[in-house]
This record gives sequence, C-alpha cells and structure tokens, in this order.
Amino acid sequence: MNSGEVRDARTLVVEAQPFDFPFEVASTALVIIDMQRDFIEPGGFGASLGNDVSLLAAIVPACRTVLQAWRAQGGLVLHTREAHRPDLRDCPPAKRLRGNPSLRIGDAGPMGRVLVSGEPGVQIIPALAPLPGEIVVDKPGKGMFHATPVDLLLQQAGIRTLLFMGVTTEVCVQTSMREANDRGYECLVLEDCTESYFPAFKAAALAMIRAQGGIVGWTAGSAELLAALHSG
Ligand code: TIU
Repeated sequence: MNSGEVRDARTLVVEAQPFDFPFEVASTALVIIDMQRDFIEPGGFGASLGNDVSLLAAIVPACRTVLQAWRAQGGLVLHTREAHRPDLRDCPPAKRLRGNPSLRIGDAGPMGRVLVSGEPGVQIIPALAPLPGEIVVDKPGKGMFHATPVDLLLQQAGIRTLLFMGVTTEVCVQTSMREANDRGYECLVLEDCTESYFPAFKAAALAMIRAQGGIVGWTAGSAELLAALHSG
C-alpha cells in the first residue's frame, strides 16, 4: 500500500474503553512496535536483560490475525524496529550503559550485534514479516517519533488515527502512543496484541492509557477491532 492508493473512508466503530472508538481505514495506520527477534526469541536483547521472552511470543497469533485482516482491508501498515547505527553514534550512554545486562547494545550475541540495524536479531519475526510496500522504520529510541521520519510518513499518507500492537506495553508501545497522542493522533492499543515481560506492568499501562476519560487513548480487544472491520 502506498499513499496513492484508495482506502475505505467509511466510519467504523470499535467497542473500546473508556468509550467507543470511531475510525476510518483510509486515515488509520496499524502500527506494530518492535516485534523483532531481539525481544521475542531466546538469545536476544530481551533475554539478555534477564526476561522470560516466552511471555511475549504468546501474542503472535493474535497479532497475525489482526495484521491479515488489516491487510485484507487495504489499510496502511507501519512496522518499527528498535535499532541503532553500527557505529552506535545514535545510542547515548544513558541507554547503552543502563543496568547490568549479559549483552549490551552493540555487543555480539547469538543473533548478531544486539539492536544493531541489519543484524539477524533486529529482523521482525517471520510470522509478522513486512510485505513489500509496508513501511518499516528503525528507531533509536523507545518512542517511534524520536529521531525518525514517522510523523512525516504518516502525514504524507493522510493518517490521523493509529492502532497499536507490539512490545513491550509499558516501554516502546506506551512511549510511542504518548508521543503520538501529543502530536494529535487518535490512538487505540489492542490489549491482546501487546505484552510486557511484567504482566502487572502491562495491566497498569493499559489502565493508565484509558484512565481519566482516555488521557492517552483507547484500549480494546482484537475481537472488537475485527468485529468493526467485518461490519464495514
Ligand atoms: N521495544 C521495547 O519495548 N524495548 C525494550 O527495551 N523493552 C523492554 O521492556 N526492555
């Protein structure tokens, strides 16, 4: 899909929290945050931080179902990857030297250099691999707008509304969603298509997002999005 193709402009409604979420496929992007091998598979960055990565793999089937349904509607898809330049000039010490991981960003691991563009660990897992024409953006920060062309790419495609999936809920998904909300995008996160290494953090992040009348955005299950898509 590119910005020149015609997408469905009818208004659809997702039964969401804290209240209904209206959207049009034409002005909405499905954003898939960092579903890359470094976070989902053993031996990558997520595991090097001491996390149980199997928790994250559990959302892959639901993400795949939504991705296929969204593609069938001709909707715009944006995949992000957390990734740095090989010289690490875009990885400040405030990020690289945090904590005591077994592998730091840039170190050589079982899936190549950790969180470095082009390495095997940075690739999106095969089940959610981008198709030609879908947007793929490498981002050096936790948020997808920081030091990337994401805002420009979405503006050029006429996008005003974002559907979020991916990992981890309270780190890159929530940061990206907060950045998006501040930039004026309407945002919905799909509850069963996002995960954290810490279940309590996922629950808290979703609760924060929809609290106070949707202070950052909406949340809904993927079944509710699929129902809306099939109603159109
Ligand atoms: N993509 C993303 O969320 N990056 C992280 O480092 N997440 C953690 O939870 N560590």
